[in-house]
Amino acid sequence: MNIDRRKFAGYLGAIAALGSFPKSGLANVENPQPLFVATWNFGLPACQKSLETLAKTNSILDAIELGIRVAEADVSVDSVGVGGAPNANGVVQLDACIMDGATHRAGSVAALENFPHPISVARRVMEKTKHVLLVGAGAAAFAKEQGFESQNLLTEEQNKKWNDWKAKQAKAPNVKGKAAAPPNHDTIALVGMDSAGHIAGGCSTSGLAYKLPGRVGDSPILGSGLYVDGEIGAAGATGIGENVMRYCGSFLIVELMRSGMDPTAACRATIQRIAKTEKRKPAELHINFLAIDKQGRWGAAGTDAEFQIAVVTRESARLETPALVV
Ligand code: SD4
Repeated sequence: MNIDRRKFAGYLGAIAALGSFPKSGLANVENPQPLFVATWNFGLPACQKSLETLAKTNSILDAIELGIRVAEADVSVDSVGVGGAPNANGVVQLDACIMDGATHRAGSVAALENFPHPISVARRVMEKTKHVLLVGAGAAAFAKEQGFESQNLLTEEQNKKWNDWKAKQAKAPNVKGKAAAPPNHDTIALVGMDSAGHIAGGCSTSGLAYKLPGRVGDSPILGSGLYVDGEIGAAGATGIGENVMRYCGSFLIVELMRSGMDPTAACRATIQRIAKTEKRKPAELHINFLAIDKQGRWGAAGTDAEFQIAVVTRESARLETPALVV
């Protein structure tokens, strides 16, 4: 019986390595290995950094933080950190959170200006304060006091795009600031587990391009853009935050896994539940989720065909196309 199960796991691994097992995956149930899963293709170098960091420091929180910093530092990722899209006033406001499954501790920052690594500031909120979430000027003052370096986050390219957007807005003002399909679709949610089964996760974004100043999306809100439960697993989100945060999307995924669903089924069921209540087709929602569970399984589902996730273990580092729910 044991041998059969092991053979089956090996078989799944072989298919996954061929890239033909896109819907969900089994890292290694009987002998958990470090596993990192992140949103989008730039999640790949981020997860690789996480794996490398875990090998060096043996800290799952270091692994999550340093992995996410890779995306935050990459100016070509136009919805995270430096090079992120600005708000309607042309100001880059960043959101991030980090959560530790073993202790259920967490830290978040929202609408943080001029600090390129909100994930690190969020970790400092978790570790150095009695609080969970700091926003705006208070978050920036805290980052400064903690010795983080500030810099201008708006690149020339983003400034030009914002000017073009503004010129169009003058003709057809978007007074309600209502979110359409994001032109940039790049939030990083990164979740991981070490070989002792310790789970953690983080999420970082500049939010929806040209959002109303002060708007905060799902990404720094625990249970929405990210949720981690050390007993069950972790989930993270990307897409239109307004369609995630009204349903506590990541929390719901973790709770569905608690009730027995595998990660992909839980992500899919969450999208279907949201679409049903909204009375809209899933494809109109632009929401995408990933999850891992305590057994070392990973999975994902999304409403956007271009959604990809990075899956990194000691054996392989690859991109997968998650289950599409339309
Ligand atoms: C937000 N969820 O602020 C983020 C944006 C995003 O891909 O994920 N874009 O709503």
